[in-house]
Amino acid sequence: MPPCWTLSREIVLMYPACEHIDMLRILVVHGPNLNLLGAREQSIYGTLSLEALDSAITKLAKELAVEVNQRQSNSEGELVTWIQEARTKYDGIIINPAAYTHTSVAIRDAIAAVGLPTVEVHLSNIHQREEFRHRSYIAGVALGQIAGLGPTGYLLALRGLHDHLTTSRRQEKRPTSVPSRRRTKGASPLRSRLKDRVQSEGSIE
Ligand code: CA2
Repeated sequence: MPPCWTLSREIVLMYPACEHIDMLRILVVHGPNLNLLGAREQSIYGTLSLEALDSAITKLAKELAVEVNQRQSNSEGELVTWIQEARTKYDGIIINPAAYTHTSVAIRDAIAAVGLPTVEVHLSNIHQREEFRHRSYIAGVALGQIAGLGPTGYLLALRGLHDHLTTSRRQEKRPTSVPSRRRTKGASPLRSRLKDRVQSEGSIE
């Protein structure tokens, strides 16, 4: 990995290869009963175990140079606590809230409160199943929802969240085209428009 150039204590020249210094961190949260994956209900949820699914996520995360941590809990309170703690430790969340998708205002509120971009994933297509699975309390506060693609859904979520986070980081870093304090007085488009209106109408109400 090539080093970044440091010109002085204040000025550090960064180029793409240096982005590893600030690695993206993503938390993957699995909800209740997902620890049973691969062991039961294979016709709905497939044959892959949760361990194998987590290994596939870790493998892709390495390729994308993302730091990833996976957690599973059967307890709503624990899921809420992990989401809250993620605020200072992670850049984004991938969550399969499992049955809590359809019941939990607490998980929805936690996601909204931390404000981290969150992707909701479901192994099965919840919209094709029983009526009670069609409603998601999470979707309204999520960046997006992926359902029905099995384990691949998690990998797509990781790629999508990675794209979203790298794009927003680049936009945050990009300097504005003309720094406002270097503009000559009266040169901004808004000022010119105001000046025109003052000249044509005499005053601005
Ligand atoms: O399709 C999904 O990923 C779900 O989130 C899975 C939940 C279900 O309540 C949601 O409606 C849709 C259920 C997870 C239970 O997983 C099991 C896995 C193997 C055996 C039994 C349950």
